[in-house]
Amino acid sequence: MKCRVCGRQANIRLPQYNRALCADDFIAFFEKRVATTIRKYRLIGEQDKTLVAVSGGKDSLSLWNLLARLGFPADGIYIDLGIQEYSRVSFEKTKAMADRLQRTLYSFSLSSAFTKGIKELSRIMKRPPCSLCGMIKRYVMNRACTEHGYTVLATGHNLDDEASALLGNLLHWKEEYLWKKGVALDAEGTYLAKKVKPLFLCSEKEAAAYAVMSGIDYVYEECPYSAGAKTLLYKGLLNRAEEASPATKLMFMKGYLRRTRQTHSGTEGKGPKPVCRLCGYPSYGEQCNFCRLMERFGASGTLSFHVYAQSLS
Ligand code: Q46
Ligand code: ZN
Repeated sequence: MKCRVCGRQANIRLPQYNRALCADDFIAFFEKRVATTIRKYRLIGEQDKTLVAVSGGKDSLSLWNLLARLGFPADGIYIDLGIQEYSRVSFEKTKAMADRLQRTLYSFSLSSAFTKGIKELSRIMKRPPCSLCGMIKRYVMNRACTEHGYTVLATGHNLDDEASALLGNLLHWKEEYLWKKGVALDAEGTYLAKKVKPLFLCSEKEAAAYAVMSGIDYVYEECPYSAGAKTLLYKGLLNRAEEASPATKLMFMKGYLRRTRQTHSGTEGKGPKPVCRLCGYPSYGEQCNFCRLMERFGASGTLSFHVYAQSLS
């Protein structure tokens, strides 16, 4: 198998693009595709100040690295969920990337803020770990952006994540979520930062290959609460469809993006939103879920972020 660009031995087969590539040409190909997504969907502009949500996994570390290479240097934010060894190793890998890029890394620790990790919090609050974790991450990351002057929050969601979530929403006709899975979510006022997913059209396999070929050391284990049975089922179904007919996932999500742009301009539901009486951030009730959690555990209303001091290489 030869590289389609240089003719040397290929390192990766990409049937969805009908080509095989060597490591160098794959890195160039992958970065070019992400750059095209950023430009086409106007994810990040020259004036933007970007914060990347980093978990220590292949997707977010690849994203952080490639944004720097594409000329969009970004800082990172890591949320320490207090899952013992998993959180410790993930944070180490994230700090190593901050060192490599010489960028600021903020972190927020659940154990410091609430004296408990996600497992205990979930038990006490009687809420599934992932639902609680999602709420905390959305809130903390958004606040990190608005309090530290970042205009864009970039996350490492990839094609497989997005396609499986969309398939799940379609199979169960969850119409309230169906058209909310775009590649970007615009900022709202000064309280909600713009959110973007530059890897939206890149598969899990491509993100892992990019990380390995770029010498990025990422955490191989998944979060112990990751991927419920249904997500795995949908990813498996889509992978079978992909094997039989390459580019199925890409066509599925490209078609989705075309339709959201044509029929759902993203203006629905805009307008003033109720805000939390304690923190002033958007909330469905008088008090937002995050402030309720803070109150429940006697935490103060200010969020303290730890800033990692990089070691100079
Ligand atoms: S980190 Fe959090 Fe995920 Fe772990 S607890 Fe669930 S939501 S699985 S992306
Ligand atoms: Zn609040």
